[in-house]
Amino acid sequence: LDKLYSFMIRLRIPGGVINAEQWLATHDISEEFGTGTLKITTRQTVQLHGLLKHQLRPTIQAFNTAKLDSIAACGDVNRNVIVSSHPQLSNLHQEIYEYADKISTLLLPKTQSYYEVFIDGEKIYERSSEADPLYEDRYLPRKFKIAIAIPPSNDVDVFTNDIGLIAIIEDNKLKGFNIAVGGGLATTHGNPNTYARLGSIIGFTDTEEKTLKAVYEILTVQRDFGNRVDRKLSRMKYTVDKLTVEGFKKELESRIGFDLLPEQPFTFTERSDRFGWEQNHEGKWFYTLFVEHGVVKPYQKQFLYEVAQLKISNFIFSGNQNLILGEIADDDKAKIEELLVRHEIDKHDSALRKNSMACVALPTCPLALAEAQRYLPELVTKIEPILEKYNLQNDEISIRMTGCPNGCGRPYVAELGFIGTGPGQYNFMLGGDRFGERLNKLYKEKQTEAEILTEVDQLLGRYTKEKNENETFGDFTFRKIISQN
Ligand code: SRM
Ligand code: SF4
Repeated sequence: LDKLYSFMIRLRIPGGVINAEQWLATHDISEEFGTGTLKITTRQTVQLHGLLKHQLRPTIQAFNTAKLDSIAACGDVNRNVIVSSHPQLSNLHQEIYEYADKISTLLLPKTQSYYEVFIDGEKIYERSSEADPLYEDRYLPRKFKIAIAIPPSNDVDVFTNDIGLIAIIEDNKLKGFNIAVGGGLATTHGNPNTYARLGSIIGFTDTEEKTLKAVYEILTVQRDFGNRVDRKLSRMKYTVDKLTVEGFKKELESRIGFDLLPEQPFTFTERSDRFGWEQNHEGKWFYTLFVEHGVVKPYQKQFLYEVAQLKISNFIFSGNQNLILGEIADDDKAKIEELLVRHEIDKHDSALRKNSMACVALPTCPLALAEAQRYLPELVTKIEPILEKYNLQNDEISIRMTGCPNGCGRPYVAELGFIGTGPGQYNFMLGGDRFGERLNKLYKEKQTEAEILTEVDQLLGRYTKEKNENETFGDFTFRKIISQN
């Protein structure tokens, strides 16, 4: 008798957009083959847990029928390419979003094994099975991540990616992209050679051809110069520091055959999702649903199923683990409003809760040292009265928690960051800014819940009394505490 192995599947959804039929298929697959859980990830896609080994092929085949796949959602390859997720914020969103798909396709491994193993060789995309000039016979030294931000929103945490593209828009036209390299978050407890790093901007590209060429060749630099001896030091952030930012840029320019243009100015003024209803320039409606830590609750799942059955919206995953119902015609809005009321969806949550993120951690993540998505809701409930005491319940302070230092919930760029060190204990990180442009730093080690609550009470109390006008909590703690140490 074989063991009852079970798996997690993560879909590849560049830019995080699927249609109603694909949502219905994902829902049905989670019920038929999984545990019923749907988890929206920090990289704009969904994971299904508890898929049994003997049902893997029918599961992947069912996704394939819905034109969904999980190729390169894991492994030492380019991962799901993410893009700022609120189409209503920019009428250039569609144009920029299409880059995610183009980049994802450009960087897909050429191997056909996925189809051969799971789909009986059936091909739904026109793909060549010839040698792979990008990954060659060795793939990359480590996973690789790309994000595209559309200012003023940095909802993708663009600087935490190996490559960050920042769309530069002028006079309502896409001028090109600033390119940042060498972002990455994971550290290893007790290994001082590991560190979180934000990407460094190395220049600007002004055509699609040049942007794609630069992106592609950045991967070849990492392929050829990345550390293949120590996996803890093999992400591209270490390659960038080994070569130096200038050295990395020179190597890249020699491969692309042109010089990058100087960085263009941009400003980020938000990172949160825009909850509730918003309308775009064409009059289409978008409804952003808060999904705490991406764990779709049963009543939300039922609501979303009924929305999908109407086939009047698409489904957009945000990098903040939430879900946007998009492209809804004016005439159809009332149908969704009726479902929102019937399923009691639109309930009030505090600003802190809506700006919280947590990774999966226990019980499914084998690397977890502490709880995250199962515990952060409880911790937030205990912090909420403290916020009310200081009249800060509408302050959009970001709070993020992970069960280990790998940083899957991006706690290193939160205003309040908690990184699991052991059962019930977290490193308390402070001083990150609100928009993901400054890393936080270790404030207190191995804190228990009681210690965290005492600290948070003191910090919020000081913030209320001592902050400058319009100063965010992260900037305050950086100015008063972190930069003083
Ligand atoms: Fe992650 C490994 C979950 C985003 C850094 N991550 C894992 C694994 C697969 C554990 C494992 O290797 O066995 C986790 C699966 C848990 C489970 O039970 O489902 C896992 N990571 C997640 C997700 C689902 C967290 C979430 O709750 O949303 C995110 C899935 C993203 C996706 O759809 O592709 C997720 N992981 C991230 C991010 C954030 C991001 O990419 O924006 C990071 C930090 C950014 C970065 O990469 O620097 C991240 N995950 C890691 C690492 C550390 C990588 C490194 O540089 O050392 C690992 C461990 C590893 O690769 O060895 C890891
Ligand atoms: Fe698992 Fe650690 Fe990632 Fe959380 S941060 S999902 S505990 S690997």
